[in-house]
Amino acid sequence: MSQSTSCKTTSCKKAYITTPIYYVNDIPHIGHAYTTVIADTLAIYSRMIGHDTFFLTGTDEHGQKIEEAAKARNRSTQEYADEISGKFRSTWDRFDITYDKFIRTTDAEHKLGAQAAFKNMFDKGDIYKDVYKGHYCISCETFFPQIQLVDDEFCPECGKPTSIVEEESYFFRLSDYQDKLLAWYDENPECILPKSKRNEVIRFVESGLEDLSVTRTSFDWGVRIPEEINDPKHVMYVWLDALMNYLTALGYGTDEAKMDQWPARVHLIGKDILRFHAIYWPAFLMSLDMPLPKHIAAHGWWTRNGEKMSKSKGNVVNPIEIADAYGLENFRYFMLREVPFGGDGDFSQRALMDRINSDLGNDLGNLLNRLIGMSGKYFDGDVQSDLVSKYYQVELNEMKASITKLEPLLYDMQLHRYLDELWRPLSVANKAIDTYQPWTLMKEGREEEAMALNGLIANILANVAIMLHPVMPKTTVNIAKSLGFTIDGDSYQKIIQDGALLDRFTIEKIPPLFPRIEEMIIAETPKEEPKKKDEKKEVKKDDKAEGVALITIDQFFLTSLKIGTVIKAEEVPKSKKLLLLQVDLGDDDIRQVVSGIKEWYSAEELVGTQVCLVANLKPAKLMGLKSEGMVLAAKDGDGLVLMRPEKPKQSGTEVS
Ligand code: ME8
Repeated sequence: MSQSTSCKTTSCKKAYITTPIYYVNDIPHIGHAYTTVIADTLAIYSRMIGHDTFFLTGTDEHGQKIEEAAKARNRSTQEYADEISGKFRSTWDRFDITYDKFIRTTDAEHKLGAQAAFKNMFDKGDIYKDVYKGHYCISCETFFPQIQLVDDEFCPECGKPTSIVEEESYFFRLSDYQDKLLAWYDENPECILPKSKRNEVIRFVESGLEDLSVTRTSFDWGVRIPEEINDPKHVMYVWLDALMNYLTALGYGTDEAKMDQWPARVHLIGKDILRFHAIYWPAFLMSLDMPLPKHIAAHGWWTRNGEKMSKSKGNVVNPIEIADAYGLENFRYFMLREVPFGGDGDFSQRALMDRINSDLGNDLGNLLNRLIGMSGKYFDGDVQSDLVSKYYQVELNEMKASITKLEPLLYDMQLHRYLDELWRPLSVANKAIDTYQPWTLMKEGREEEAMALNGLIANILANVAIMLHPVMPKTTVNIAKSLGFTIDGDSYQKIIQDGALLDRFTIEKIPPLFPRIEEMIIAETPKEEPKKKDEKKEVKKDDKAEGVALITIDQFFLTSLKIGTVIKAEEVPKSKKLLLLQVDLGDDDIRQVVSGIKEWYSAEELVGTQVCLVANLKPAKLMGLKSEGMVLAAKDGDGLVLMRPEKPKQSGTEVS
């Protein structure tokens, strides 16, 4: 999907823009789409203004959790990684993402480049061998100090159990870089955005850095350390391997043709991976004697009903479903406009509809419709700009004042403010129509002023279309077409930079760009709707019929029931009643469930069969074992039977 541009002059600016490379244990969701759309917006903008742009995205495919996810599905790890990586790529293609390269950490060039980097750091004396012992979370691929664990056992990031790992490891001398890192933060106030996040990082580094374990011997699915070191059981720590992608994508250690793109203009990331990017990554780069990135920009979380999205909570928003229902570019606009960069945002279809109907439909779409209507009715579609400054200089000045504020906001990642500021000229235009009333002007024979007013509206729309282009590429091309010009580097230079007005043109009628959306398009579980005041959670006494408590459909839908496949079952030692099951709910969501069914089912006969699972129960501990769900069963005098689907269904299918 690349629209790679190169600089026309040798002195022009470079813009190397990256997203995180996404783990292939998850299918793309709105959070991934958010990061990628921000990066895409910056890339389209940088190309438009003539910067030599290179936009990188891709997938992170190594590590124990990918190996285990593949194993649980009886797939080879490579085959499994290929499939999920393909899903990311096809999602970005559906999103018209203009990446120049899609890197995979399983690419041969990446592995060679990562090995070259490891060797350079080793030769420099920054990597040495020792023994590591600590609490390791496989899911987060991270060691945690005891003090950070929840209940002395569970990972503070994802809540899954950690295990004690003791292994021989190579270490990176991170502690040597503490002062150099602090100096970098100090001398580059914009190296971490938003600036509040920079302070957090500084505090963390000031509290002291320990050397970092950068190899593992406990699994195989990774990049081996270089042969020259002669220690073949070591593979690279997945974060070292992954971070190197930003260099290897440009050919570091292999074909270095693109290395002149370095350093990155911006690494876009979510706040969850700030530590890796703002501490480890610059330290690795310093060790490699490479220049440091200009910005590391960390955005916040998309949540659902205030909770972080995750597959295990079943609250993940599928970005393709939303784009198909509401329009891809409307969704892009919404994501960037709705949430201040760095803050968290709650996703709801209502908020999306409001943005489409109000900002896009009323403010932008209607303005173009009004112009098409007025110029058609009074001037046969003819639009001229010559007299705009004579009658509407104040409005033109107001527009310019907003337009000139935009670029710094973009590079400061203040995308919501960028869009907010971009909407001001639209309100200037809408207000001008209401104030000067072209129909009155025409009635009074002041045709020149009416034509100039149309010219003003057309020029405001042209400016807005160009500056909105990186967010809504196709929609703005349509607007420009209707206004008789093309959005490209030349029109950006002429209209935005030089402040030239549009040439005379005949307006082209186009269908309304943002048809009003009256109803939520995707059916939702009622729990997403705000609770009505009189709706009480408890079941009222009168709601009882024949001794059975009546619940509302809303209350029923609070329970998430899913079909799961038992992939492993074993007896719980010392328990007469309990079996320990691993239940696959699809999409890499495997639950450990402790179930009191041993009197009626043996562990062996359960493996490969399906069950119905309550998937949103709070995890509990039974006999010291974590249980993340409950299987449904019916019991009478004859004993207990499990509730199962009549025919096999895909793991994870909702029961309703
Ligand atoms: O961390 N809201 O990969 P990952 C907003 N492979 N953004 C979200 C989000 C949410 N709910 N969930 C995920 C990794 N993201 C590593 C990166 S880079 C060298 C290696 C976004 O698949 C956000 O950008 O877990 C986050 O940083 C990224 O997805 C993590 O993706």
